[in-house]
Amino acid sequence: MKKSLVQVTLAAALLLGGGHLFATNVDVTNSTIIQNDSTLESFKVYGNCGMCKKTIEGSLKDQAGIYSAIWNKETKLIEVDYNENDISLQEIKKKIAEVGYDTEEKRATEKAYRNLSGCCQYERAEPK
Ligand SMILES: [Cu+2]
Repeated sequence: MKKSLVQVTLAAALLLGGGHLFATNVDVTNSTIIQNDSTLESFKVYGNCGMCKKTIEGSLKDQAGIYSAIWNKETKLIEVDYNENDISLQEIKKKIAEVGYDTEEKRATEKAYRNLSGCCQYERAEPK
């Protein structure tokens, strides 16, 4: 008899606590930067306009390990959601450089840069 009372109390505590835990989990899912094999990185990519956005994001589209890539032309920041097992941050920056866009760590070749349309030829930082 005493044992079942303990069980009921435990069950009630679990229900109450469980509800709280669930609410906490939802919060974590919405704000965390790592979920399962997904890593979210944000870094600067030099560029100008909406066309740059298409090219920058397009360089990562359909790449293995890339879940999403969104570049903001106001902040010049790209947010890449990717799987580190399939692609590295270095490789991501290389892909972006290949289509003509500089990041702080990886500079596009002059040729790739000049291939951009005139409106997209952003002001480059001096080479290091
Ligand atoms: Cu552009």
